Amino acid sequence: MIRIFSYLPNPRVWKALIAAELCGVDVEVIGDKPGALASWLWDFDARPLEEHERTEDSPFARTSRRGFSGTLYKTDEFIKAQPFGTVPAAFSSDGSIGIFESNSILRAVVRASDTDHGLYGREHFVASRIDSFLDATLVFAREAQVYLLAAAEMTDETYVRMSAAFEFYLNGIEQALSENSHIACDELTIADIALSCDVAQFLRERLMADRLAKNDFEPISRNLETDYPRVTGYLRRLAGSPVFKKYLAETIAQTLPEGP
Ligand SMILES: N[C@@H](CCC(=O)N[C@@H](CS)C(=O)NCC(=O)O)C(=O)O
Repeated sequence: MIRIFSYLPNPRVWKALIAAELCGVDVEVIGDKPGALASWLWDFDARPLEEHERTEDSPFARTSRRGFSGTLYKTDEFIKAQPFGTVPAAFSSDGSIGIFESNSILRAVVRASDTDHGLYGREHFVASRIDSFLDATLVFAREAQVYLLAAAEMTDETYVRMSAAFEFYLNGIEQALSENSHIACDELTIADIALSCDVAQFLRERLMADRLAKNDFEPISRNLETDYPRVTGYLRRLAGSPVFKKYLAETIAQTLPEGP
């Protein structure tokens, strides 16, 4: 069993949940809405704090760093297991080992399975190729995180960085899809799972068009369908497939609707 603590829903957690369903691993998710997580004690045994426990002089009080503002409450044990203090935060079943970074949590899930799923490739070179895509996806997702959090206060610098990251990553993915039915090979792997969740999250910029327009910016992905037709078809296909559907169908229907 793997336990994950996070705000919910969170596309970074969907990665682990999709994999868990595909390869039969038990994943327990604990958490709350993004706004509510600041009133939780971040720990292996995470729990909502009572109001009187949420004080600036609490031994658990720490300044948030990314995606949150103000104070968060994290135990020393949490920081020992999760040195960057981020969510999603995963733990081995007894809580003794912390796993962070959603792509690594995804890897942990498939490694815990003893079924013949092929999700991490069927030989070590393919597994390493899958890692290559996971790394490239994280670089893209990190840029996307900064960009999406900036939305209404977008700067030229953030916009230009995101545009370059988008073009670099999408070109590579479009190219890979000209060779194989899936990203890393001709079989579904965790590279497809990570990519679809992170790109679906990025495409939410299309729903923020009004906020971007306030500073005269347009969604970076506005020409995705024409510039990256293979990626477009692949995302729609994945979002309609069993298991993925449950998590991705709504976001992809909103952001990548089929034409008339
Ligand atoms: N690349 C990481 C991103 C994790 C991350 O940055 N989480 C932020 C929330 S979006 C966080 O936990 N921040 C905690 C803090 O501000 O202290 C992943 O994929 O897991």
